[in-house]
Amino acid sequence: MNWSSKESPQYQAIVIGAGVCGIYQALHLKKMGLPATVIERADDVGGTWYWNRYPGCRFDSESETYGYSFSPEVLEEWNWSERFASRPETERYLQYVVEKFDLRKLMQFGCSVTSAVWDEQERLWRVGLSDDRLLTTRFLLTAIGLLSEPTLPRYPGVSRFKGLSFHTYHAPREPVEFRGKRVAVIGTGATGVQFIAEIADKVDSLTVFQRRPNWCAPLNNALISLEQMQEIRSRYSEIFKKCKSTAGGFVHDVDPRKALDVSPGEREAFWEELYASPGFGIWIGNFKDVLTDFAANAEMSKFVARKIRERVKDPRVAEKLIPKDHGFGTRRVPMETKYYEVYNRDNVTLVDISETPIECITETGIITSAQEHEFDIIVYATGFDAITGAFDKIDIRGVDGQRLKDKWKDGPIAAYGLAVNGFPNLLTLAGPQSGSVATNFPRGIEEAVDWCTDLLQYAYLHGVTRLEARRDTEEAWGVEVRKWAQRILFGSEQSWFTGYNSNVDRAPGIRYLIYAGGAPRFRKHVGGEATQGYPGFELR
Ligand code: NA7
Repeated sequence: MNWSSKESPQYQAIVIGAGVCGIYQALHLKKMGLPATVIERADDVGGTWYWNRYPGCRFDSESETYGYSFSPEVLEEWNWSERFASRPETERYLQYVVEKFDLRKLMQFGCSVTSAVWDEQERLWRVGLSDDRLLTTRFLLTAIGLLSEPTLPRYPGVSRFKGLSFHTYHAPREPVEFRGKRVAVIGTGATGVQFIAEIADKVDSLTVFQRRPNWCAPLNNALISLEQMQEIRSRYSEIFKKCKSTAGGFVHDVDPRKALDVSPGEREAFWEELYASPGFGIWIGNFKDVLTDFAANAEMSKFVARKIRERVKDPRVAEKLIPKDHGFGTRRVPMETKYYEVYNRDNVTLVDISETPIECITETGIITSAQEHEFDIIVYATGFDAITGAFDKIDIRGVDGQRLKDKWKDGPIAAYGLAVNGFPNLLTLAGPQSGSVATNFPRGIEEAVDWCTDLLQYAYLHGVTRLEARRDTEEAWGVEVRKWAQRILFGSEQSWFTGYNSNVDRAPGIRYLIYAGGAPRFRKHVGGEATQGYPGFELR
């Protein structure tokens, strides 16, 4: 070991979080043979796939593109059963990977990191845990998730309700009995849409409280047979090569044509094909200008609005479900399975709370400006304090006691989204503005973790005990992040991509949380940094 100091830290690396990202980082640290540990607040691995136990939870990435790509053995052994795997299957997959590589022994469950204080003298982090222990580590790596701090609405009385109520992220472990129950759902983002479609035919009555409708598109899920899985397996290298070449790390790539350059007939046929195809193709595999040009976007929005009108029988309800304040794809597109048909059911009611706002939650239900509703169960699908929320939860203090929360008060800034000036030896693996937050997550984090691991190797080989992103590196990255955000239509739209959440006290204004320049461009930036010996970092 090249690293030495007056006080030897207990660990060379602490990873916070044992989800998709933390598991992969743990594997690397194990291979490096470093004294390392992973601190996880849940009582098992999985992160997102551990917590979100609401019915209908599944990913919108093609299953075969969501698994890790690094291990031929894993690719050989694991069979996905659906095009878009459900939460329990993904949780099982992550548990299988952890067992296979014997990673559990690196992990400590059931405790949260509450604080991390940089000790300049000793060049180490002092990490406080919820069980009052204090650990020390040379490097601190955050794998704390993008959407891991759920937010409840700030309506009066949320805690007064006497029936069962929960945020979807905290859905009970034991399956909830929805049969015969009067159920309310607040929120119609990607989560709400999955949940609503799954339970509508199982409940006595379902009342959906919608503030702003989203443009949803069919997921077109299907089972994968063993024969199909064999065929997928034979194409894995081709699949991952394709993912590497696209902006979002998916198999979907933008069509090189412009929407308005082709004839209306050709445009229509292409959109019909996308509407009937699996996954995000309709969002990120569309004509190249649909997400950048208002006129092209307006045509696409008209097409999807027509689909909604065709699928929802009551024209007044259909109009309420069609967004009027933003264009298709400028916010996250919820992927759905028979979502719109739910509103044709007699037991389902849509309450437009932009017209009749919720006034309060009572012991027995919800009061809007129009009426009182009684419920047995209230489900909050009200989203997250996205990306920075999980950082804000930990009292992270860098050089001279500066708090990360204060530094990021008006919006986060970080070199490549991976390191922060003033916070040495902290690597924010899927931090704000990193390449992984806008991509098919495992594809993005494999690259981020590989890059950070190379940086740790470099530090080890060169006896570096303190590494810090230079201020001008993070400022230049901020410019790059803003440049790409301004080129796309969703750069200014109120959504979790820009940190919009009415349930969090925060100064209004756009926060640049994602890097929209695409995965290949991100790879070029960080790859250049590594091959030149990290000129954007101060290494001591
Ligand atoms: P989202 O996409 O942030 O959606 C949250 C939803 O909750 C959205 O419809 C919000 O309406 C609604 N919301 C939030 N606060 C309130 C209050 N106070 N009253 C009524 N409605 C409210 O979170 P999701 O969990 O659906 O999806 C997050 C990601 O998880 C998703 O992108 C996937 O990657 C997986 P609004 O639109 O703000 O008016």
